[in-house]
Amino acid sequence: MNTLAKLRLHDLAPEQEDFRTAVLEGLTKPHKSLPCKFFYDAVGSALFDRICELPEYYPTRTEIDILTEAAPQIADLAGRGGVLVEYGSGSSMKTRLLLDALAPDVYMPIDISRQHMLGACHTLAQDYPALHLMAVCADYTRPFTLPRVARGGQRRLAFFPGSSIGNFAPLEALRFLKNVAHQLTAGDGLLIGVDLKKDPAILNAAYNDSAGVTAAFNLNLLARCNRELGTNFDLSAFAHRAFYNAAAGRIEMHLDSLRAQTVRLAGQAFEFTAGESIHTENSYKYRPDEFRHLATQAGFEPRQTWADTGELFGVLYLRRR
Ligand code: AVI
Repeated sequence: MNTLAKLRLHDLAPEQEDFRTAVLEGLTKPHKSLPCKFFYDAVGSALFDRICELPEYYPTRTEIDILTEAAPQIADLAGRGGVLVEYGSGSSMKTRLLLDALAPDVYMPIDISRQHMLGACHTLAQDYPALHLMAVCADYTRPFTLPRVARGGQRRLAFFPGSSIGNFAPLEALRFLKNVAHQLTAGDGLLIGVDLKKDPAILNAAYNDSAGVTAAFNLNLLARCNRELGTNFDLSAFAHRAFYNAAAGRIEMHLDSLRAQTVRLAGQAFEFTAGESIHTENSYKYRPDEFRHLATQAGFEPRQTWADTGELFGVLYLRRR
């Protein structure tokens, strides 16, 4: 059978934020910063896959365990068949758990990276020959309209795993959840993975792994600047630093300059003092009740929260009001 016959691409031709412009802006700020979305070039994506396998990085395996156990209940809540919509689809390991439990008529992955998404769709098309795939190339952090689907009824389950919601600041997270609510209709569901507040020692270990993979992931941002923008970052003169900021409820990742140095980009010189940092990522953690409150503000009714016995990670089923 031609598996591609069931694959459609709905291309919203998202504008990619220009890397050079973002780096120039970030290095010009009084507190230097770079947006974490630029971690994910080919090297960074491969390093992130390795992070997900690290003994210290509990979120991935914990979420998979929760989803595996809760899958029949999720199917009861969301209903079988229908449309499964995934924001930021990636390698689809977690998606497969839902495809198996819900047997949706249509799978609609949404990703800004067209080729990566289509590659994953080709594999899924082979493994799930009855499934209709409607790939949507879009920047899911901005409002857009989901394409209408001819089959599978109107019932939708949106899926946003991995605690990617944590990489938004709380107000951005609220805006994102409101966008999702706007794309769904009353009675539809959102299944979302959220990393929970916990003993800071566990959090600090997860972002300071002993094999140094998270450090390499963080430093790759500077390597990417050198590769793509011709900057002269000396990778040996910057150090990875990650810590839990309890007041803000987030892990912060930084790259600290180990000495006074000058970095050049587009004819401009950026001075670093010894110890000055570039803030590269925030990863917000929530208490279940805090996240349920945020979801309620966005137009959802929290229906079910699952967590592992250690209460490291939560998966919530939210119903669009
Ligand atoms: C993708 N995101 C949810 C990860 C996180 O935990 O915030 C990215 C990450 N950064 C360092 N390790 C993993």
